[in-house]
Amino acid sequence: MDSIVEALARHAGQTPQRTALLFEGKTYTYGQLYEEAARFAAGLKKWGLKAGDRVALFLENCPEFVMAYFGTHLAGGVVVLVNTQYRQVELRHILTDSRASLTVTGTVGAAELNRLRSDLPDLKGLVVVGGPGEEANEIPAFDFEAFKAEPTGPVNLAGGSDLAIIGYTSGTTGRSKGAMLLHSNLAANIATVTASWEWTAADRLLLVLPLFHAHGLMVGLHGTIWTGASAEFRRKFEAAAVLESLQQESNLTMFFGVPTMYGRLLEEAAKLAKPPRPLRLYVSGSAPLSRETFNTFEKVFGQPILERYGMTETIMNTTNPFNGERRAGTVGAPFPGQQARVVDVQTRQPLPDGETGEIEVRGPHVFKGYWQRPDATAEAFDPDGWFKTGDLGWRSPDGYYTINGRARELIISGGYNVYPREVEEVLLQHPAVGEVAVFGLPHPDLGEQVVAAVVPAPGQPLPSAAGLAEFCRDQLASFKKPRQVILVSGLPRNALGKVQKHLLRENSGEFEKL
Ligand code: MCA
Ligand code: AMP
Repeated sequence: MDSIVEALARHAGQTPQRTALLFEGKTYTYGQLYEEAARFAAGLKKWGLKAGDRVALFLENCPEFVMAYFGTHLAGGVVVLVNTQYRQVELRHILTDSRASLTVTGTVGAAELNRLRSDLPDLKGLVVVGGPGEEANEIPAFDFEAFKAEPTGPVNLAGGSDLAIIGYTSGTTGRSKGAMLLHSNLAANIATVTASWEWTAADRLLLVLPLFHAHGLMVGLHGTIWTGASAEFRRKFEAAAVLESLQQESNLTMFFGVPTMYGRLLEEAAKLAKPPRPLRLYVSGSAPLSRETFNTFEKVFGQPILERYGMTETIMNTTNPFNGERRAGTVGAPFPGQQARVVDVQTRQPLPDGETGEIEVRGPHVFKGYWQRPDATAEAFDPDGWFKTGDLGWRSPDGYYTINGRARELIISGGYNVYPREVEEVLLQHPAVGEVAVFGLPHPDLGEQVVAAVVPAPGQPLPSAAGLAEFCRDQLASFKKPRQVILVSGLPRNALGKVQKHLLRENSGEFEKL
């Protein structure tokens, strides 16, 4: 099959009565899901969407997300994924850069976008789940249900080398870049992921990851639809509710999460009188899973977590084996049909096993390039088509990869990426901040937390940590706000003037906290 939406169409044709999704007590069969997606596609075409036009999804997990996602693909459109926590800085950038002409959102999202309307000239319409509300909307807004239309004529399924998704990522230099994923990338990756994890139509996934990122969408939802399986999906993760479902719903077979979720499940499970029921498969990714969590989870839940490694640009890269040793602290080996290697960061030559370098990957899963950024695309690939992941790691002689660092500045907090520069740019606008350096420090729940070292601006009152966090929250996703602020008289710099963040990290305990 050439695309995920083709898999949906096929299952809808062959087994229309089969359950595809469950959400808040309602069941959606393959037949219903396809029909709703086709009606959304018809609405898009009636509205004037052309093949290749971008439709942004700025929406939390709900059935309408799935209908709009597949509907956009059925109409030949390209989906732009937008985290619902994003605020002015991220929204302005993503929506202008992608030139999305339509955004599907909720009532709160619609209000946020209307506030930005003068900065978003390309945005011609909003499709609002729950309706546009009473407020006057400057951007033409439609109710989600009313927007749908009756399909006319045969459907032309997008697939293969057509652009499917733009996922924004990597803001190391300036603003984040849109990773262009083709339908063929999505299909090739999910084919090998589902085969490797022995995912079949008999599986039922408990899906609590957000659908606006690769983990929830391109693994959780895609795998479900590809195999004709089912998923019970939720608006958000809550450890106690997940545990209760694991105990009571005997048809659940799989759970996917980020390490923070596994840590919280363990905390919650400690309160139970009897151990939770083991599922067929628990998968962790998006951030490093500690050995401690891996070991404790196996003891308590009776299953070793399967850890895998992915990226928005490449979807899933490597996996621990489904059958065979799941080795704590490692991310396993490349999925069949995909390649990985470790190269010297300077010479770019492959390194022998055991030596740390940058991990590179190659294969049908690797994205086409960055949206309208040929310079960044050229920089990201070597001449033989290897993609430079920016992750540091090594390979064991028996083929297991271990990630032990990052070649780029990146903080991963609870599975969400935070690029220090973006936070620094916002904090520098605060009148009381003279200079600032943002970096990550270990955090027991989130893995890493955002920390800001601030040099106060002369002649200004000292800022407060809460004030700085609030200042960030106004403009950026709230998970990017500093959780700790330390006060420094100057930033340590090397001879070239570059801030030596490792010194701040190592000595952070010695500085005064705001
Ligand atoms: C929420 N908050 C956070 C985070 N999440 N702060 C730091 N880091 C976080 N990750 C803050 C909110 O801003 C809010 O702050 C407060 O916590 C409560 O918000 P709430 O939504 O209730 O938080 P939560 O439910 O406890 O969320 C924790 C979470 C969530 C469930 C772990 O972060 C999450 O769903 N993470 C998964 C991310 C993910 O899917 N990543 C995959 C990327 P305030 O009260 O101040 O507003 S794809 C990827 O990485 C690749 C492809 C891969 O390999 O998978
Ligand atoms: P994103 O840009 O959100 O797609 O995040 C991708 C990054 O998450 C990768 O480049 C890694 O740094 C990190 N990541 C994903 N899975 C793992 C894992 N299992 N262990 C360590 N880091 C991971």
